[in-house]
Order: sequence, then structure tokens, then C-alpha cells
Amino acid sequence: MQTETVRKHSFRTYDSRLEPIAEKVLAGERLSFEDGVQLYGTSDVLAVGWLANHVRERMHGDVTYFNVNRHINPTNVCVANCRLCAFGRKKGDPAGYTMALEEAFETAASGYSEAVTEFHIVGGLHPDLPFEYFLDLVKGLKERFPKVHIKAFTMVEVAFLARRARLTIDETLVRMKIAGVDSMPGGGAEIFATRVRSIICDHKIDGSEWLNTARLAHKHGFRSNATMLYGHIENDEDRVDHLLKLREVQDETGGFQTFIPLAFHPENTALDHLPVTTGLTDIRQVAVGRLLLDNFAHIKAYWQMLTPKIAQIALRFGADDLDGTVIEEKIYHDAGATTPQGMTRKELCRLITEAGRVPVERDTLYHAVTRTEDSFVVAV
Ligand code: V47
Repeated sequence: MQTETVRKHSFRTYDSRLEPIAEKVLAGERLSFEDGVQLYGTSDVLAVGWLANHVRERMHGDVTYFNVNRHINPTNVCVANCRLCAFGRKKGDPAGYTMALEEAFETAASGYSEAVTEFHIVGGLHPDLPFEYFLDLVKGLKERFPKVHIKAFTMVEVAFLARRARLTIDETLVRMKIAGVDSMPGGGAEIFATRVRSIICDHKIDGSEWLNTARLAHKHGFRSNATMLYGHIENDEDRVDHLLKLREVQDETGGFQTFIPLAFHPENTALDHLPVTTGLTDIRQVAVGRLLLDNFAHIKAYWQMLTPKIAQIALRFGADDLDGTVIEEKIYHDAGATTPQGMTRKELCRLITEAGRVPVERDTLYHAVTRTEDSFVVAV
């Protein structure tokens, strides 16, 4: 039996268990753990997507953000040896690399002629590189590209650098800020559940350390993103637990900007016996993220991971952000991704427009960007 609210919004589902959830979503009420499990368990993915799209349009209308950014991975040498990863190399491995600072500055300047508004910097947990290397990298980039926002170092890297430099997390964050870090990316979150984390990335900080580091970063005024790696050995309850833990921290700090679901790519990892995720799993993940994370402003479809085709569909299943020009991607391509290395502004706009949405170029903090021939202006 449909309720008045559900009928009014012409919501349809053949799974009656979704009706009380729809009732809450349409009334703007918060969903519970059990609701989250139900959203993963139903076969009516289109109904889940309808609800996520409703929330997305309530928040952003047709506006779809995209950004012009460049990824820089200064080193792939890593002590962590995570089973999920195809990017990291042990010290001494001939396939390992570490950029000299000048090389990193040249990398930053190379690529498309379009002026980038963001450098996205993440890398391996290098056993020998001192904290100063990373601070000098950021300082040098700021001197050379003063208009470019620096989004650098995951919570995992921050915790590792702090330990190596014998500093507290607070002290580490202060030094990062003085050097010129503007915000932080969302990587390294994986899945917070200990049972899963101990198998896919047992050498990384645990889930509560990741969340506490994010809390501290937000306290120091950094905005950050949050990710979830799905499609490996986690179950639906692990995913809901992960999302609700993020929602809890966001209630406290308000410091997260964007949630980015990341599909596991098994090739060249220690988990290469696992199958790749399917299109509907990817789409459902975007939608459930939008529905459970009611206090996150943005859900990002990262086309490098989803493929441009699925990322475009995600724009009608809860995502309001399409990241980005990227230019050069290593983490997924080492793990078998067949997507292109980068996309132009024009290509991103075409994907967005053909999804029936309105493209808006943004900077990292979601201010609108307007462009001249070879530069940009941020509307603050
Ligand atoms: O933390 C590593 C994941 C993340 C694999 O904040 C893998 O704007 C799939 O966090 N298969 C790094 N995933 C990427 C990331 C990111 C990407 C785009 C935007 C933002 C942002 C953040 O990639 C890692 C890990 O979760 N990862 N190996 C793999 N084999």
C-alpha cells in the first residue's frame, strides 16, 4: 500500500521493502544502518537510483561540477605492501621510482595547455624520504604555480610522515599548512572494518586512526574528501558501516567535501583472483553513497575508475561531480584500468551535457571557475 508522500512523488518500486525508505528520503529524514543494508540487498537498483537522483536534484538541480586538475605521484616506493595495490613497489625494486624535486616540478607543468586549478598529490609510504622532501615539494609548487590549489597527502600518508618525523599529527598538519597544502584527498580509507582491513591493507593505519586523522585535519581548517574501496572481500554490512562512520565524523566536523566510491581493480594485485565489479554494482554504490551520506555536499563520479560511460550514467544516479582532467593516472592503470590517462574540459562537458545536466567548472573548494584563453578566475 503506497503512502501519500510516495504517491505524490511518483516513486515506483516492485520491492515493497523500499517504500518506508522512500518515505524517509522524500521527507528528508536520515536513513538507518538497516535501511542501508536494504538498499544494497534489493534487486530494484532503478528505484534506489531514482531516490538518489531525487536527493541529488534537491541539492544541486542539474548542476554538475567538474575540475581541471593534474595528478602527481612523487614516488611509488612503499613500505605498506597492501594486497589491494598494484602501484606500490618495495625499496630496491627496479620498477620503483622517486621523483627528484625538479622532476616533480616539471611533471606539474607538463600535460595539457589548459591551466589546471588543482594538483592532486599522493604517493607511496617511502621508508627514507624525509618529511622535508614533501614540504619542499609543496613549497616549490606554490612558488611556481601560486594560483593552483594543492590537495595533497592522504590521512595514511599524514600519519606515516608524522611517525617518521617523530611529530604529533597536529604538528605535522601545521607544517603542511605552512608549506602550502590547501586541502587533502580522500584516499586510504578503503573499508574501515578491521576484518577486511587486516586482509587488504594490514600495514596501513586502522579505520579509527584514519577517521581521527581526518578529524584533526578538519580541526586545522583543512577540507578533505573521503573514499570507500568496494568490490573485493567486503560485504554489504561492511559498506554501510564505512559510510555511517564517515557520516558520524561529518556530523562532528563538517570538514568533508566529497565522497568518492572507488571500484577495486584486481589486476596485478595480490587479489587478482577476484572479479572486477559490474556496471550495476558501480551505479548502486554511487546511489547508496548519496542516500546514506545526507551531510556530504557532493558525490564524485571518478571516471578514471568507473569508465567515462558509467561515470556519465552515475550523473543520473546521485553523483553531482565528474573528476576531472587528471592528465596522468598511475594507481588504476597499474591495476589494469583501460581508461584514457586524461580528458579535456571539452570532453568532460560533453559527457555532462549529454546526460542532460549543466556543466560548471569548479575549483577544489567548489567555487565556480571562469576561464580566459590561458588562465582562470575563481569566484569566491
Ligand atoms: O587510497 C589503490 C585506491 C586510492 C587500487 O580525493 C585502488 O579527490 C582500485 O583516493 N584498485 C587512491 N583502487 C585514489 C583516491 C582518489 C582518487 C580520485 C580523487 C580523489 C579525491 C581520491 O585508490 C587508494 C585506494 O583506495 N586503490 N589500489 C586498486 N588496485
